[in-house]
Amino acid sequence: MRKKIIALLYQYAGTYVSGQEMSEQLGISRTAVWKHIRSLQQEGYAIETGHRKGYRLTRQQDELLPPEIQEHLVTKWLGNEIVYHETVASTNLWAKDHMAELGHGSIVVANEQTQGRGRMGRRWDSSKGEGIWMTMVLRPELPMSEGGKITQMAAVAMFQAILQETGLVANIKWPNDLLIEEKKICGILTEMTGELNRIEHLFVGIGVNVNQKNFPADIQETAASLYSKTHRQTSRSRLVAAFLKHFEGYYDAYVTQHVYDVVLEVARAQSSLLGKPVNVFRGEKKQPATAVQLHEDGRLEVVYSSGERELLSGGEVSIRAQNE
Ligand code: BTX
Repeated sequence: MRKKIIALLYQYAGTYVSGQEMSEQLGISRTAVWKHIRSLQQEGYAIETGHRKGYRLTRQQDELLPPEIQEHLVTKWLGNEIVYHETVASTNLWAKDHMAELGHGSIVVANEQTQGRGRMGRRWDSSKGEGIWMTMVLRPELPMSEGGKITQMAAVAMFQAILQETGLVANIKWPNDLLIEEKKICGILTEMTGELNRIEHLFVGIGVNVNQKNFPADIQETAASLYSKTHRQTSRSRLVAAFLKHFEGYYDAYVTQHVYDVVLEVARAQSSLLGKPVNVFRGEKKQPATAVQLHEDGRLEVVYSSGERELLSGGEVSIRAQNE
């Protein structure tokens, strides 16, 4: 019924539809219509109530509200619980603060983040209504060393979702970014709690620039949105649902059958670094190297000019192509 009400309001968007008309079209009483409208308003739907006029949806742009994501969702367990915030400091922080209440597969999404975070304390710009700012809460029975694999799965799942929804082919920049024409459109921040041999909670934070037309000055040269590449709006709720479907498939295949080759194949094929000269940064220290292989455990193998090889884990280093 909720979906039908939303669909009806969308159909009339901008104009009022009377309670009487809704009740006739939906086959429920006017009081029942009113109750549904009230609960939708509480969820954040901008529905205006006009005296003797009925109801009207005042914003028609794409929303990230749970019913809209659920409308497109075809997963078995991932996203069964979706927590929505109109504004939150950071979905990762919120999920960590509320981990006791969040089951395996819960999703926390926000329309805006005021303190969106990147890796190593960096800032993540999360403007209102224009991107996907979300955290997946997982409780895999895996050792912490497997965390990198899950980040890689998320990057590949988002690569597939973007391809499916927009036709854009992104590159995956190890360990946690998606780029289009060398500009960052998506960043992933994976955090975890637990012990070395067992992850307790995994928080996979994902930020995607979807419909931004402009960025703050400090990132305008390096960031892009799907809109800036396609010149059309992409539905955030469809993109989230597509992402969750791909991710669930990869996750289940890995956890139940140890199948990981598809993820690895895509991560290698779409890598923006493999075979390229790169700079490896540890804090201020910069070492030139060549990125030679992406390993199954999510580590990147580099060869320094001395011939020395190293397997890098995402947490400790930053890496940039030498021409960046
Ligand atoms: P990162 O540390 O790899 O990238 C952060 C860097 O990217 C910043 O220093 C800045 O230069 C640049 N940047 C900041 N905002 C943007 C943006 N919107 N688009 C492109 N470039 C940007 C990447 O970290 C991981 C980001 C994860 C974000 C998600 S959103 C949901 C969840 N909650 C949360 O607080 N973080 C995650």
